[in-house]
Amino acid sequence: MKLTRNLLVAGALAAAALAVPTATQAAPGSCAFGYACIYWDSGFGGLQYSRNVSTTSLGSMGDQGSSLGNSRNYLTRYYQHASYGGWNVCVSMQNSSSSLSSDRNDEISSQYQGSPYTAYC
Ligand SMILES: [Ca+2]
Repeated sequence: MKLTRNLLVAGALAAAALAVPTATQAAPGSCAFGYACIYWDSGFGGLQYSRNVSTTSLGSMGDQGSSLGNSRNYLTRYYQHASYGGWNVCVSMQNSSSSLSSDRNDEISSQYQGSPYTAYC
């Protein structure tokens, strides 16, 4: 009987451990491995634009991005203007930004994906 109770407690503790978020914010699950993702809304919501190469223009997603995900194994820089102009927001490998600051919201227009040897911003 005691063994059964201990197993139940161990199971409950294991389930609780799974629910604890990790210290480093991983890229959101909807951003496929190997891709850099831009989301229309904050919190990784709305339309998603994902590419596995650098992009000089985001087309209809230009000036719309409100959150970012980077599921690549190296950093990605998201730029204010097309062709990597203006300021940039850098996101390290396997990381994300759930909401851009108000002065950078709905402004990103291109994204540059760093070399395989540059993983962190
Ligand atoms: Ca937006």
